[in-house]
Formats: sequence, C-alpha cells, structure tokens
Amino acid sequence: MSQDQVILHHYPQSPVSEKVRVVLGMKNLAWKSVEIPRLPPKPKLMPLTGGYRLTPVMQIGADIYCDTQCIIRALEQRFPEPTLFPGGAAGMAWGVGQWTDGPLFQDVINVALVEMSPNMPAEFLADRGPLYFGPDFSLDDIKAKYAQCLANIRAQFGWMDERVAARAFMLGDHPGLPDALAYYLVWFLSDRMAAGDEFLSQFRNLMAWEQRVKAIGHGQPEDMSDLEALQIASKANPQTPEQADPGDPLGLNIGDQIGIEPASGGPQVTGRLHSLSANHAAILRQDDQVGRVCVHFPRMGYRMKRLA
Ligand SMILES: N[C@@H](CCC(=O)N[C@@H](CS)C(=O)NCC(=O)O)C(=O)O
Repeated sequence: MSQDQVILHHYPQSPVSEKVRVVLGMKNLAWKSVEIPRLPPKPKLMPLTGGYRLTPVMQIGADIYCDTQCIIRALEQRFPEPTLFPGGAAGMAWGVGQWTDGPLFQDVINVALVEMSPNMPAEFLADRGPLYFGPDFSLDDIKAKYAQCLANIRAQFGWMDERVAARAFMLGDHPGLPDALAYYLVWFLSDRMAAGDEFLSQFRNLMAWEQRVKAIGHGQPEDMSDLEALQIASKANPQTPEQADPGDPLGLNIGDQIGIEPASGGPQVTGRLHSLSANHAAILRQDDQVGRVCVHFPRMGYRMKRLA
C-alpha cells in the first residue's frame, strides 16, 4: 500500500465528513473508507487519536489528522492539483470556514436537532445536545430558537445563492474550498429538515449549484475495516518532519509535553510537540496498540498548553 494512502474514518450521515468527501471528489482521489460509530466509545479510533472523538479523522500511515481544517490543508499539500484555490484564491478562503463552521453551522445544527428530535434515540440527544449547545443544553431552549435560526439560515443561504447567480462555483468556473464549506450545510439541511426541499426551493441558483457540486462525487472510495487501519498505523512510522515555530505566541518548543483540545471542550490529547506553525500543531504519542503516531490539529479553534 502506498505511503500516501488516504484513510478516512467517518460515517455516512456525518455532514462535516461530507465536506471532506467532496474535497476528495474535487481531487478525484482513491481513498479508503473506515466506518466509525456515531456515538462514543470509539474503541478502534481512540488508539489513533489519543482521545479526540469528533468525526471525521484522516489517517495516512501513522500520521493522524484531526478536524476538517487540518485534513483539508494536508490534502491540499499532498495533492496540490487540482487546487482548492483556483484563480489564486488561497489565504482568506480559509476564513470562510470560520463563518460556515461557526455561526452558520450553529444555526443549521439547531434546526437539524429539532427536526430529528421526535425520532432521535435518547442517548444520541444526550450526546449531541451538550456537544453543540454546552452543558446547560435543553431541547426546549433549542425549539424556542428554531424560527430565529431558520431566519438566519435564510439570510445566509441567500448570500450563497447570490454568489453563484452568475458563476458555476463559488470562486468561478472551477470548484474550490468555499464550495465544500458551503455544500455540506446545504446537504445537511436538505437531508434532516422534513420540509427541506420546500425551504431550499427559494434559492434557485443555490439549488442548481448543489447539483453541480453533487455531480463532482467523492473520488474513489473503497471500504476498509477498522482493524486493518489500526494494523497499517502500527506498521508505519510517522512521516512528518520536525518543525519549530520560533514566532509561536505561546512560546511552545519542540519536545514540550503538551495537551491540546477543541476550544469548544472535549477530551485533551497529550503528547510531545513535534511540528508547529501558525496553522498547524502535531504531537507524537506512544500508544499500546499502534505504537508511535503523529497526531495533527489545526490551531484555530483549538487550545494548546504546555503540561510539563
Ligand atoms: N471542527 C470539527 C467539527 C467536527 C464535528 O463536529 N463533527 C461531528 C460529526 S458531523 C461530530 O463529531 N459529531 C460527534 C461524533 O461524531 O462523535 C471539524 O471540522 O472536523
């Protein structure tokens, strides 16, 4: 198996994973698909991530990429053509994700959870409610916000609709990162909202664009078992070179024992700092089952601190 073999740990219903699946399609990559549980515990994933529980996770040998920001950045670096930034759109295009994955996602997840709640298993709501709305989550509170969230979505989907009125894709003639960032939320809402088709029908340009993005597909996925993925990690060595970040505002140094976790909360992953930059942090950790792995995170949206 090639050293560059991309393995995506995800599940079909995961909207955030759909963002990455579309990027894999844009780059027409062959990749391995490992289906993970929708709820913790995720015993075949934890040896790879060291505790990070969100979906999706990408694995390339013994390098493990957490969070779609980090996954997509790594895909663009390893497989630069076709680029996710046609027309030289690199840089601020990443900022679009701070809107779509932030306030827009929050509105969409509110509507989606309310829509799903009548048929949702209690343990799913008990997990996702606090995950997205904090420890004081109550279904009544998010029901009370439903109409306001839908009004917010109408405004924001309207901006996207306007953007593709005279363009095939968000950046022009070719698909790019902003398409993936927008598409997964349209996909999510249309899948989870009972009257989704009716709501979305007001965005005529966006609906035509949705079909164009859908037609790109997901590249060439092939199923792989979780055990095989673990075996691959245990036989491989991390390929990431050591890289210091002399300008790091936190003053972190290579070799420091650090803890890293999503700013929204979640289990801390610990290890020795191995590679650091403005956008990326990678730690080395030793796992009983898979041996030495390098776990990568984005810096935006994550808290890091020196432990010793
Ligand atoms: N910032 C993360 C968010 C990931 C996220 O919230 N994923 C959802 C699935 S769509 C999730 O992890 N849900 C809980 C789970 O799968 O256990 C990313 O971009 O990867």
